[in-house]
Amino acid sequence: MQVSFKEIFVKIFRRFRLFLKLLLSNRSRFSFLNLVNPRDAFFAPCDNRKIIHVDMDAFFAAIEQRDRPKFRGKPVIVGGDPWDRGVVSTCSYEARPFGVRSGMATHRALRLCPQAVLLPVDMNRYRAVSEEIFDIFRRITPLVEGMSIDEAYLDVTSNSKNESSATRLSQQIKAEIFLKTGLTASAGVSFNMFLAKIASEINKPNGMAVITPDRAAGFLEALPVHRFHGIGRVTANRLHGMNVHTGRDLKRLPMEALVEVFGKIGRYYYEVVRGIDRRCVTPVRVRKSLGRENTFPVDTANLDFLREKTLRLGLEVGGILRSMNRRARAIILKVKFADFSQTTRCRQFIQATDDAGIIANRGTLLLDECAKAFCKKIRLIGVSAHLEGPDEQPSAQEEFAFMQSINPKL
Ligand code: DCP
Ligand code: MG
Repeated sequence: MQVSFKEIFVKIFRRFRLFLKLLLSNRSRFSFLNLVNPRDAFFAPCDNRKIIHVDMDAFFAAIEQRDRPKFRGKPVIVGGDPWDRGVVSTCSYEARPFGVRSGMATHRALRLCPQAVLLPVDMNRYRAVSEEIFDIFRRITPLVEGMSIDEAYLDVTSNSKNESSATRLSQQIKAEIFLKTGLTASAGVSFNMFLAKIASEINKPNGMAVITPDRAAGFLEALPVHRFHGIGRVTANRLHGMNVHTGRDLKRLPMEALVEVFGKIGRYYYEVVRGIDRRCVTPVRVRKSLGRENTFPVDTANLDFLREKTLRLGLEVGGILRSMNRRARAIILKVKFADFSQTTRCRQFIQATDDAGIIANRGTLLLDECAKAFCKKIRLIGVSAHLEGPDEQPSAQEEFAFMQSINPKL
């Protein structure tokens, strides 16, 4: 009894301390009391690197427009069949002012933009173009880290062209991509991956932006929190609730407060708002997760049906893991509802496993655990495994990638 009183007291004390810290850090008139020194080291130890982030513009749609000139200048949607619950993969920039976005139901996209041309996904063609683009990157530096079919980081600190200016180099890369493929790309140049990625989004499409070390602090301070890569809608809303709207506000929060509110990822927020990102461009990435998902022909709330599907997905994931000779450190269940909102649940295994039965059963347990909270019909179930890596002490960045894999909105 005594112990539980003590625990309650400690909890209340911690909450009060956190509340006080947040209060003080939000009030500029109390800034002399801030626990964070405003002159905090801004730069990571390796801020003399030159990183370029390249992202193709409206990739699938741009290839379609290139190959079918009659669709150029018109709204084009590339995606699945609207009569078969298909979703939008991407759309041309002409369709974007109508509100069409990747991931939305095709039938909704066509309601928003009825004049759009709908084209099916032709992955083989897009992959071939992607290879051409990556060949261009690899001729410049071996340090190329592909993030998706149309996006990569390049560490050009030293490069085959002996070009000392990363800005000039990224202009050359954009020109070379256009010459070789007839497509436009956007590029961001900075001294770390986090800033290069943000920079590439600034002047999209066919744009380029440079964030130099002397401009980084001002840029990040003025940036709204939802624009930080790694801060999704949910986190941004929580930050708004704490009266944190921009990088400047975020920078006032002490690391302990961020960790207390957001967990380990809080350390990541603390660092990136100071322009610190120690990640290195890593050409060969060890696969960190593996998953399978199933979209149902009709939305359903039938728990037996959902359990059976979850079990099958879990068995499939376990089977693939075994064939790859990899083991799962944790399992993640994704549930997408009829209105396209989604939730994820994650459980760590005490010991990493490749046992399909254990993975499948844990998946159904997670489903049962969260089923009570379901008040909407379900459109899709996904089961994925967070894989055991060669290094069993995950770094903050790995932890972030993991958090992202269970919450893509992060
Ligand atoms: N893609 C997809 N489903 C999604 C998101 C993307 O199939 N939910 C595919 C289609 C995109 C490609 O991946 O063309 C690249 O994704 P991007 O997020 O880079 O989007 P785009 O290149 O289409 O547009 P942007 O100009 O915004 O980069
Ligand atoms: Mg793109």
